[in-house]
Amino acid sequence: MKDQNEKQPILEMKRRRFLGAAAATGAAGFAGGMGLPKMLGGKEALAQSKGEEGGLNHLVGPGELDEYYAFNSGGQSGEIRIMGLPSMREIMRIPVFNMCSATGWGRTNESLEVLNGNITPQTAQFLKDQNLRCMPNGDAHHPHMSFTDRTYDGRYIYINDKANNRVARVRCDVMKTDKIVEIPNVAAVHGLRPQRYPKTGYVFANGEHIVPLPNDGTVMDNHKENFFAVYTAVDGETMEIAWQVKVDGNLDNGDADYQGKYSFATCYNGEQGLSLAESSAYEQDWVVVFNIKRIEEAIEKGDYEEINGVKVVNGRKGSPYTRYIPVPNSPHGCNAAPDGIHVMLNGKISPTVTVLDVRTLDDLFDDKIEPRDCVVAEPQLGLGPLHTAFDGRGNAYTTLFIDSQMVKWNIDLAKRQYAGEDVEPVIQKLDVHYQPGHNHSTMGETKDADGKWLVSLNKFSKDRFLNAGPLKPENDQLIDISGDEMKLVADVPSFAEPHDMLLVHRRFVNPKNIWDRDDPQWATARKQAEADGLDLDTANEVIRDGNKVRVYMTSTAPQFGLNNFTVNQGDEVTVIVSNVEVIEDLTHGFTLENHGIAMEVSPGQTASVTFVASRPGVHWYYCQWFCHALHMEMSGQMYVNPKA
Ligand code: RUQ
Ligand code: CUA
Repeated sequence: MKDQNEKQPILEMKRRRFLGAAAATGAAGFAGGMGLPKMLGGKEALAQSKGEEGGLNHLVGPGELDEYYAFNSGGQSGEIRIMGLPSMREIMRIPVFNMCSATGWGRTNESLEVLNGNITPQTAQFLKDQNLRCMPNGDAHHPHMSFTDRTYDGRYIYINDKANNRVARVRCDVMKTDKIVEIPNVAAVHGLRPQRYPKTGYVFANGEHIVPLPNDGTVMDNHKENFFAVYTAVDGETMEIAWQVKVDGNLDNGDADYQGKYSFATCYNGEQGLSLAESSAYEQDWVVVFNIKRIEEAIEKGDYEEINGVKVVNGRKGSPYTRYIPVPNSPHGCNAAPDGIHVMLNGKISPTVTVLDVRTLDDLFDDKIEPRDCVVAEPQLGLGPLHTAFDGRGNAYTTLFIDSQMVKWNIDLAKRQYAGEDVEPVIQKLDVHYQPGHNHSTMGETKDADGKWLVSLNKFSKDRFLNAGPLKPENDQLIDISGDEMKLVADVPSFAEPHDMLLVHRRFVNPKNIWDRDDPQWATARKQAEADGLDLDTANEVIRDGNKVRVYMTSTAPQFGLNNFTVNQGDEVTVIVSNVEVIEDLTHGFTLENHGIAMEVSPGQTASVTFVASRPGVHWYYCQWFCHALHMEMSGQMYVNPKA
């Protein structure tokens, strides 16, 4: 039978030709590549081997720990994945906007409290109408960590949901989502960035699609006048909405400066179009610059309208709160450099990246200079620049979607070229496989950018992996940027569809090993137990309260505190399970057969779930996390008496 993977040698050849100069240099010292795993092509193996050129070693042996945490967005999977870098091993998943069969996220009372904790009345009504407990999906794009003084502080990760206009926060001490806020007055919350200085602060979120304001059916025509994109500042501490700014055009990606004064959002739809033809008519769109202090003053002095309970400032062209700087052509990514000075606007349809100098912005807002005077470089890089990352040594790395390349270029040379000098800012182009979207470098969006690793998040993998059917994985490629030349060292497939990857040195991240028993995540269950005169740590008890039944039980390997309990058909039953183990990694679960219920109960954790006992009979529950030699025996029965 013909093996469809036979074609791989040919690809190998093609890839070698792509690699060009970097691979050729590596070929000189073949012995250096010995002992490397077969997954790497010979040339790549050479390129990544330690020695001759002092490249980094990305291999992390059994029992060894990675140097960096990678927080990978799950795209339309709605989650965040924690990986180790450089090994690129997936370590854990954090359910955020999705529903999770393993942990019960989207089904447990604790997760529903987070998912529905701050939604609009319109969404609450919608969920009721649809018989949904929560929004079942999400489209997570941009994970970013909270900052203190321009670097990560290990407190939180924020992420957007483009599909249902939400911003979520993950607590890094337990790696669980603890707050989600739905943003009113916007459509498609896309770009998301936390304030860097003095700390986060605000989390800025871009509404990408223009919609009527308010979007309640009263106005639906004349979109050029009546439809708006709205910029939102979420308070990163309270996860409440601080204020919004209505703008001209739309809002795609964004970033904040290193000074705490300005934030930025790219616009690719200056035309305010509703179709492809309409929205790509202009040769130039723009970046909107937001003056944070002036917006705060506007809120203070009452220069806003209140729409759906949110203060909305008018930041359209001509307002004192914003400036619009023309950028070719339909810019996408927006990335502030770790030098604290430069902001890159990635041209997408234009082969250029437009570089702003933030030191010019005070004059721009004082109308002393023209918008384009803030541009200090605009290098031609190649086709389809989408996002730019940094090494902290003055170099930038831009993804070229159409060319399927990563281009390394020097910021200073680009500025000199723009000023008229005859210099070439492009240092190297590396083929990636294929069509890269985001890239991210280690610590690259902080003042501690260390220039060691770069990940290229490629939208297509085509033939890079065993064929798994028509739906192909994405390909996250690890690139060593520590030397003069970029070196591709690994291909890692990923499921639908990482947009951005946050790369944080492990010194900033320090999660707990077991939960504190009094963690706020299950404060509601604790309060209920107290009202029932019980202590969650010891209660193994069934409380009847009319047709409401609360079943409290502990779990310690290999036993639930209750071997069985009895309810009546039609009762509303809440099962509250507390894992009172104090041993690391001794996670239990609670799965109730025939009821679509499974929940994670990690060491020290309490989890609860509510359902109507509508099926008479005997239903087993069991622990679904293999916890003990007698794990199979960790079970019990729910008796549901039929209605008399
Ligand atoms: S976007 S591929 Cu959702 Cu960040 Cu640029
Ligand atoms: Cu407890 Cu398995």
